[in-house]
Amino acid sequence: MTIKIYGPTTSHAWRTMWIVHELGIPFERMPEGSKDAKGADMLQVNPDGKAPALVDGDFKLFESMAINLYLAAKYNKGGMLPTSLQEQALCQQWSFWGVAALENQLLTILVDKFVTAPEKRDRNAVAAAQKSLSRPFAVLNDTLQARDFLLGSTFTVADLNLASICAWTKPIKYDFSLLPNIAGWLDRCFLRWAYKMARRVK
Ligand SMILES: N[C@@H](CCC(=O)N[C@@H](CS)C(=O)NCC(=O)O)C(=O)O
Repeated sequence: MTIKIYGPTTSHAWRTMWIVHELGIPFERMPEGSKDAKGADMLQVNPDGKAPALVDGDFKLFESMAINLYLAAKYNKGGMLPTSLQEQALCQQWSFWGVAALENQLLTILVDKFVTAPEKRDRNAVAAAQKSLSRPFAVLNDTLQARDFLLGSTFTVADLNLASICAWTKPIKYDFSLLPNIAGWLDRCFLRWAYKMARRVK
């Protein structure tokens, strides 16, 4: 049965679009053409009304990281989810860590720059977000020393999930000049065909 992905490409649903293109699995977009995350029967799938959400047969799932880990485990083309328990745990670690250590901080900077009216911008909040990113980004840069991807030489769902969070560093023009391993890793992730397919706004 074809999986259904709820949510517009402009939402976190693009993260799930990325993995379905990596996995090469058939899917349906729901609700087709809508930009409204709360529209149609979206609330039946995620009562919280947030995108993305997934329907796979009679199974429903929300949260982009969880959806991607599920799809990687189920279809696992090209080793998107490694076979060892420890490596699977590392995929979860980097996904949860990205949400916990990076996502809100990057979103704070992004919203302040592109959404908040100039007179309402909060320089202190942005400075605090910038400051709290420096340690996790140093950790990530060290992790990527002498390796192409988070777990080694192979692109996995850990890279996909974490890079999809780090994608916000592009519009805010985050300065990675002193963190070249992150810059190179993001380039490798964003050069992938499946990423480009997911980013085509429909
Ligand atoms: N942690 C959630 C975040 C989901 C989320 O906030 N989605 C936004 C779009 S990016 C949404 O649906 N917002 C609509 C709303 O809050 O009403 C995930 O990664 O799936």
